[in-house]
Amino acid sequence: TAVIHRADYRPPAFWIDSVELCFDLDPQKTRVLNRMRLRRNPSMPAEALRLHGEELNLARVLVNGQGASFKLEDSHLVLENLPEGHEPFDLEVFTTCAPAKNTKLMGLYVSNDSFFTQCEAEGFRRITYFLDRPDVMATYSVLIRADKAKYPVLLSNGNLVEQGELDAGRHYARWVDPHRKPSYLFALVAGSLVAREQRITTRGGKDHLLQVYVRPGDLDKTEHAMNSLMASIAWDEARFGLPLDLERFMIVATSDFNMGAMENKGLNIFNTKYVLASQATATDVDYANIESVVGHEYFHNWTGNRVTCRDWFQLSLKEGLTVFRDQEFSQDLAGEPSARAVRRIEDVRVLRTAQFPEDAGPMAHPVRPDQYLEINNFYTVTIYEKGAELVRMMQTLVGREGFARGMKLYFERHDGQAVTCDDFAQAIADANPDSPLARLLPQFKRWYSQAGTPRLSARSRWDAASGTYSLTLSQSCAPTPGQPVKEPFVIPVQLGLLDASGAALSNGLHVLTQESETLTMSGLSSEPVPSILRGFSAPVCLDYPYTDAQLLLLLAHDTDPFNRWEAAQRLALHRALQAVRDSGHVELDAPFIEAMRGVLRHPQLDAAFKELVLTLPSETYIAEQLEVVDPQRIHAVREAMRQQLATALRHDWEWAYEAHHDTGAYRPDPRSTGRRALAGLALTHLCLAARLSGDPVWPGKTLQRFKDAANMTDRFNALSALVTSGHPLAAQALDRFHGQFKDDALVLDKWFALQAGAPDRGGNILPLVKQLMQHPDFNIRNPNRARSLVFSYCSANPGAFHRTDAAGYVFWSDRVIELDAINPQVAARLARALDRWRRLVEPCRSAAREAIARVAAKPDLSNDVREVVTRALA
Ligand code: B3K
Ligand code: ZN
Repeated sequence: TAVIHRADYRPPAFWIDSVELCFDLDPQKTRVLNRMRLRRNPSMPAEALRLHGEELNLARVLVNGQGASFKLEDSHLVLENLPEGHEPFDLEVFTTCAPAKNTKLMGLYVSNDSFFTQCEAEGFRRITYFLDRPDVMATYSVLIRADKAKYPVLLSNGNLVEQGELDAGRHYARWVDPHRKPSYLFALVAGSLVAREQRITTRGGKDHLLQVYVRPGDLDKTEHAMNSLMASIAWDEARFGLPLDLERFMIVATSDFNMGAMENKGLNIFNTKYVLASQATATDVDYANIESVVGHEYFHNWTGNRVTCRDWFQLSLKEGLTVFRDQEFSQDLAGEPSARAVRRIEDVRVLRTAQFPEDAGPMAHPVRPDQYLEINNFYTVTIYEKGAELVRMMQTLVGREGFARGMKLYFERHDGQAVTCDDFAQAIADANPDSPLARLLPQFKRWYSQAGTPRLSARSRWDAASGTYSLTLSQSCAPTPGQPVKEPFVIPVQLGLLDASGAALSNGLHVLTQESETLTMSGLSSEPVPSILRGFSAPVCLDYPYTDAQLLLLLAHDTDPFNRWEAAQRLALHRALQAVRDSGHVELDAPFIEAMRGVLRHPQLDAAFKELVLTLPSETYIAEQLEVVDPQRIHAVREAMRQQLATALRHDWEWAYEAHHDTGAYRPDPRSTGRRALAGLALTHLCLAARLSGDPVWPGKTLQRFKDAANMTDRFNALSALVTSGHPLAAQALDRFHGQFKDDALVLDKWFALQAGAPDRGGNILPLVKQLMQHPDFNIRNPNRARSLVFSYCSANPGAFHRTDAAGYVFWSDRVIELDAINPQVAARLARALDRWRRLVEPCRSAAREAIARVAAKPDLSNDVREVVTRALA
């Protein structure tokens, strides 16, 4: 298979207008009869029809009811002698497939004795021969036949139009989807499932049925998902005027799923992780994730389904936009400005710890890529999270109302079409002809075509004599694979100035378009302190030589909560980097500790915000600032800083715990979530402090808290405090936790993840991970379980993974190879754990390269893994 290029896009030679599918479900051998109505695309020259197909057994091909000649050529069914002219014709293809053997979880597969499908991006071709590309949109009618006792529930997209009994204990259901859709939005589910149901009437007076399907026994964990769905429907109508266009909207949960969830038209299929929640089994973070993923998939109904992508290079058209929409949804639900800011900070943290490294590594790609070998490798934080930042910048440049106008025009122009990122940007700009976006559109679109995180440098000059302050903003962007030189970006810089007492002097948006620009302000009585990039107004890396005094002033007084948090992060980051350079020695200074104490004890700040400020920058983020990365040293430095904060603020942590740990009856709202988060952080620090002092009181209290907790958030935070501090009581707590939750897969995932992600003490984590791989509850075939153990170690525990004896890398290469034979998508994700190997300090660097080369040397790798390791070594 060869690399696919965006520039090679050609419209299809045929259109498929309608599809009638008939499934006879059987785990070993499912029969699929596919009757399509096709016609030649009049705007393309006549050529053969080449249908995609993978791992299918072909039994019959009929054209207009007659046997037809065909060829099978590398995953294609080729028909050369089709009727000429532009009249529609019928094509019938009969195939079989083996869902029970489908470990890739793409196409039709079996999970817990039920059938599920996953078609995006190219899974439909594993169900039947088809033009499996998003610009071919058809109407679907689906007949499902299956054993009634084993598969009482039969679902597909659209409306149920008919159902009934068949011979031999079988039954059938026919579903018709009134909306045209690309094949990647097709879905089918069959199994023994139960549903929570809700009838709603939307603003236009239409009635709808909402259903959340789960395994019997899980119904009591579906309330939050249903509430989130109802909130999503109301939000999209209120904020963007986008109504639910379906009589029936279904969500189905499965525990075997490659990603988070899938937006199939009217029949969303979800990873159980993003559906099931009860206060006893799910944490506040789980609740928030469910809200955002349910929102995300629902919002796709317009941004993705009604208007879809012309080709997969345009993936961010739907993903970046839909992430932006789900972020806005979560912010709007959070309500108050301070709670919104907490959400924004969390989103930026993801961007910086996951997307910035991607953009600086071998897999760096533009938000609209130019080429790929395997599209599944491009469901990335760049396409999703950076893509969302691009949409956010557009909103900043046209204003919130202007953006809503732009969305309206986008749907007026493109409803029912498969379009490009250019079409979207054009609609937003055209609806706002007087905006900077309209004026700068071609330059703005460099954000879509140029990879890499721009560096925004700011340098100030103060002329006391004239009271003039000038700020020079310059931009640059390092080369990325295939893009040695970058042109300047359009960078919206939200900029504030504070006076020496912390009072606000000014706030405004400056749109940087040149390589360098200088802003001047005069009539000032003292040198101001700049608050640059408020709200993180652009996805750039800001470099300004802030002094500690300036950062402390911003931390105390900035009216922008994001930059207030950012000031504290910078204070911590400066100290961490200094210590890493200073051979790992840290001694936190009094001003820093006092500032942290001030935040912790602050009478007005929210608990959630305090928790974010008191959490040190991640090891990954610290590593990103360095040319040569020694993960163990970074880990040691961050741990030492945490230990010192624990000890120096011991009484403050005690106060924080006592003042916040009681949150009353469980509710996952922003206020009580923030209180629980801060109480949890306090417990971790109290256990850390006790570790040094030998004091048994707090570990004992923590164990008691763990046992008595009324919800999973408090229970897990207590467990995590014991594990993180390495206290001997952790072992008994872990055992008890396992015993208590051994029948709940999602909770067991937490149990594995906590242990694999724990701070390394003398190299103890890898042996533990290997031991846990032998645990009867471990199963590498289940993606959630593989992620909870193997990924938590390889991708989320740098201090433990990057061992000088290379054992972590050997383990990684073994798992990549093992997983590749089972599920290439999951394997390729794991393969990304060594993306940044080139910057590692020796001997890690050489050992990592050797491990990657070992994987690359395997002859029968999937495209997925091959693309990742080839790029890593290039
Ligand atoms: N669109 C799906 C992703 C499907 C991934 C296929 N490899 C989930 C989402 O972004 O909503
Ligand atoms: Zn999505």
